[in-house]
Amino acid sequence: MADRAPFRPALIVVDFQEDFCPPHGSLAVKDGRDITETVNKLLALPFVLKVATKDWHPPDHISFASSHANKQPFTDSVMIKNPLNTAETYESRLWPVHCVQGTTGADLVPELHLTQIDKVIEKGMDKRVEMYSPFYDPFNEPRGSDSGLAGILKEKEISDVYVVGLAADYCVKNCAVDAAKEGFKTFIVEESTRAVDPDGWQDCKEEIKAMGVEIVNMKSPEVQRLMTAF
Ligand code: VGL
Ligand code: ZN
Repeated sequence: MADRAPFRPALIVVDFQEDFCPPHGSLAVKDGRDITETVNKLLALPFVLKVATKDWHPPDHISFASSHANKQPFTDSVMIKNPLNTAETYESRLWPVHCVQGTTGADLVPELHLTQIDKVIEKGMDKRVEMYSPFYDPFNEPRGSDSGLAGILKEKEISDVYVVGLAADYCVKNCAVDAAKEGFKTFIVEESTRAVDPDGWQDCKEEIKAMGVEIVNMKSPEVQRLMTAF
């Protein structure tokens, strides 16, 4: 029988930042701060690599409703063009101003056990593009910015990627889907994420699963195996 690749898991904590959390976040996700306990439990486990990502926008980022005339956050959208090919476009939802570089809203929450994190990746710095995924922007013809995250995971010979953080239906989803596309066995740990639109989360989960990501919980064998030697 062929040798199985060794189990070399990585944890990615997505955008666990003040602006995505109650009580003061400008784009607070309902119960967002409640993921703290399980995120920190996961951070105590022997992952080969633990990464935190930060949404890290300039003040005039394209995803802010305030960057456009007569647009409202949450309800309105805007057409975003690939800066390298203006024929490649899509409609993207607009948000309140959030995670502006250097502001307290962009801080990782102080409850997060930051000393356990090996690497912090910032994303969304190009004001012309939205970047939910910490791997790269959503364009394909040609691909624009690449954070180098896939290369880092490959260099460490990571086999499995566990994704947690905020928000489940945006950055966590896009991070996990890109990890799966990059060939990693990919899991979202459900207790450690919350959605911008909780009512849509069941449908969103089905969409995520259809793209090759497994949704697991803390009691699942996929998480329990991290607690024993490997
Ligand atoms: C996110 C909306 C806008 C996220 C980031 O981290 O899920 N959502 N920017
Ligand atoms: Zn953002």
